[in-house]
Amino acid sequence: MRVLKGADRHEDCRSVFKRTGKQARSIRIMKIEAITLREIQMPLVHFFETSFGRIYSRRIFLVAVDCEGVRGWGECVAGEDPFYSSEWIESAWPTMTKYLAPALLGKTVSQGREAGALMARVRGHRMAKAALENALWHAEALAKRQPLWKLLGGKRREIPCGVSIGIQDSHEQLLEKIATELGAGYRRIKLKVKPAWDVNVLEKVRSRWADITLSVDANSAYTLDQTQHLREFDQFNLLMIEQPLWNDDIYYHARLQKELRTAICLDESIEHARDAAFAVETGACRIINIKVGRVGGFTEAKKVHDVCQTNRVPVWCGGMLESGVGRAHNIALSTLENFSLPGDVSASKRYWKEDIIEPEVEVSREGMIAIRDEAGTGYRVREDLIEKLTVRKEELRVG
Ligand code: OSB
Ligand code: MG
Repeated sequence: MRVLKGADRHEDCRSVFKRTGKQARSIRIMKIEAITLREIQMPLVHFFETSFGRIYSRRIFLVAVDCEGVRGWGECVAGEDPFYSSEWIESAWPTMTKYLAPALLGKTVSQGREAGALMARVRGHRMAKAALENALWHAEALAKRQPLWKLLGGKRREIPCGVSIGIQDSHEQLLEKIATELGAGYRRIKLKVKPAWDVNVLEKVRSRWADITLSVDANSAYTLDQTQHLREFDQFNLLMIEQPLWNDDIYYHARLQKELRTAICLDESIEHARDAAFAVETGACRIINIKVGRVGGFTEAKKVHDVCQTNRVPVWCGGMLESGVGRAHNIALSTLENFSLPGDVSASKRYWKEDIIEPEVEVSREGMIAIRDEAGTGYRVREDLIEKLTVRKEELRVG
């Protein structure tokens, strides 16, 4: 890594100098020398079921980006199947090897935020792009010996946590799970719902816990014809109903929001900051869930955050059953000011017998994650364990 000062600064750094206005401040230039893709297999402690299906194990897609002695890590949150979104692990992998990694390899950058422009020729594939961009942000933080959360512009020193509880085999099993998570201190319970696992379930939950902060997530399980049915949700005093209608829709959510007292939160529909602006302007939601993979990386996630903040729409950080690598990135993002609602960012042990970071993510009895001050994410990536869990690996280098 070269450290450049004043006059001999590199072309790529002009923007940095313009922004800081400090000519003398040294900045670090990173040449992207190698990108390694890995798939690791990680069984879930408990199966996870949404309106689109149940999974027992995750195929975790990790990327490591090597830049002159610094290695940044990223996680591609694309699923095992193209059910949550059209992207899935088998579309993300070749898109990365054939297009995205070659667009970055050999390039010189000083900031993670420069990655977007280099990959802009490829349309969509946001989760694949996010993995690479976020790895570069991580590398930048390490190179600058700064915590990633500070680099992102975060302010919070601890973040409030909620849990997302999947559809279970029985109502009893669900009630037991909720009791466990409340006992652990989580500040918001989110239940996955679908037709026939919704009002009946909410009646039981509310009769046992009248006052807990409760939300539901439908993952697009309903249509506008079911508005009368969705209005029944209003009686349960929910914090929000997440993504009730089509994954790619904003307009009809605006129609539905007019019919409901419960706040709609959009997840799948928000792919970039313009979507967020459109949703807010049309009244399609009162809350937005930000997933850094869904919007294509930290740079766009910050833009979505800012659009919402300007319009006084609170946001929270969504989860995609990440390993520690993606989880650590979610934690850093959640330190931004407008992440005022508890996120789906919970402890490693809810998902994994053993996580691939050290220390694992822990949540206090008060349902908070304390923000770490070390350079980078504050969580060390356990490369030895990752090597053991690797089932597929592809290394791409310059030249
Ligand atoms: O809609 O938020 C969602 C997991 C996979 C795909 C979509 C979603 C989820 C979750 C899990 O709700 C949140 C978590 O990581 O705990
Ligand atoms: Mg969701």
